[in-house]
Amino acid sequence: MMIPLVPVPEKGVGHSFDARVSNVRSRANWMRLRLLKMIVDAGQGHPGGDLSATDIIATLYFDILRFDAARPDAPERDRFVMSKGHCTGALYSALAGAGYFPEVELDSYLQPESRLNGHPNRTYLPGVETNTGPLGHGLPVAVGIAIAAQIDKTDYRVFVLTGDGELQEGSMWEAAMLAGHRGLGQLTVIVDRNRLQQGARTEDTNALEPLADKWLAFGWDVVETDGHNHAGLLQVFDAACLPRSKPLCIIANTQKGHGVSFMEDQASWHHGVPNAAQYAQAIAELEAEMTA
Ligand SMILES: Cc1ncc(C[n+]2csc(CCOP(=O)(O)OP(=O)(O)O)c2C)c(N)n1
Ligand SMILES: [Mg+2]
Repeated sequence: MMIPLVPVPEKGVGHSFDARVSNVRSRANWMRLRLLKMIVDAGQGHPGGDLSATDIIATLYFDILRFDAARPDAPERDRFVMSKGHCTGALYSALAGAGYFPEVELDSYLQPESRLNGHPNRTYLPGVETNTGPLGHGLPVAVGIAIAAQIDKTDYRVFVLTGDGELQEGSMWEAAMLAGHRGLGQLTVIVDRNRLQQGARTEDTNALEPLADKWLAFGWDVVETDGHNHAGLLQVFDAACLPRSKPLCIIANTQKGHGVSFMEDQASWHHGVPNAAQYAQAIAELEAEMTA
C-alpha cells in the first residue's frame, strides 16, 4: 500500500498557528500509517514506543527544527538526538518525510543490507545525528554537542528525546548534572513519559517520581505538557526556542501505542507486529482520525 504524503504547508514560520497545528497533525497521522506498514512488512519493530513519540517527533521535524535535508552536515543545523533509539519506525518515517532520503527506502526497514537498521546509525543514514539503541547514550552525546555549541558561540539548538524507562540509566543523570552545571540553554530534553518500559510500568520497576523535582534539582527548567496535543507541543517548543540560561526538560505525558486503540497503554505492544485483522483495524482508526 502506498501512503501518499499529505500536501501540507512548509514549516512553521509565516503560517498561522492553526495552519501549523493542522500541518503537524497531518504529518503525525502519515507517520503512524507509514511506521505501522514498515513494522508489518518487516515482521518486527517497536510500535508502542514509536506511537508514543510520533506527535513529538512530527512537531519537531515538520515545524520546529531548522535544517536542510540536502545538507545534513550543515554546521548551523539544529540537532535532534533520538536517545530512545529503539523507536526507529518514528524516526525513519520523519526523516523520509523531511526529505533526507526517498520515502520508498522505508520499504527496506530491517532488511539485510538496508541502511534502516533496528537502531539508527549515523554512518549509514543522513539525518541521524548519533548512534543510539543502547539506552542511556543519547543524552550524554547531546550534552557534548551542546557544550561545543556553547564554546563555539553558535546558535543551533539541541533537542533530545528520551524514554522514561531510559531514565533509569545512571549515565542520563551524570549528563543532566553536567548540563545543569554548564547552563546549557541551547539544550532541550523531551521525556516521552508513557509510564511503561519494556515489560512493565516504570513506577513498579524503579520509580521515577517525583520526576520534575529531579530535573529541577539538577539545575534545569521543567515544563509538563500533553505529548499528543499538537497545539500544546508547538507552544512549548516555541517557548523552548527563546534564549535561555538553563537547559530545559519537557515532560511530555504520552501513551504507549497512541492512536491505535488496542495498542494503547499496553506493555505487550512494546515489541509486536499486528496481524492482518489488527493492521486493517489500525488503518481504519487512523484514517477515521484524519476525517474526524
Ligand atoms: C542499555 C540497554 N538495556 C536494555 C535495552 C533493551 N530495551 C530496549 S527498549 C527498552 C525499554 C525502554 O523503555 P522506555 O525508555 O520507557 O521506552 P519507550 O517506553 O518509549 O519504548 C529496553 C529495556 C537497551 N536497548 N539498552
Ligand atoms: Mg516508556
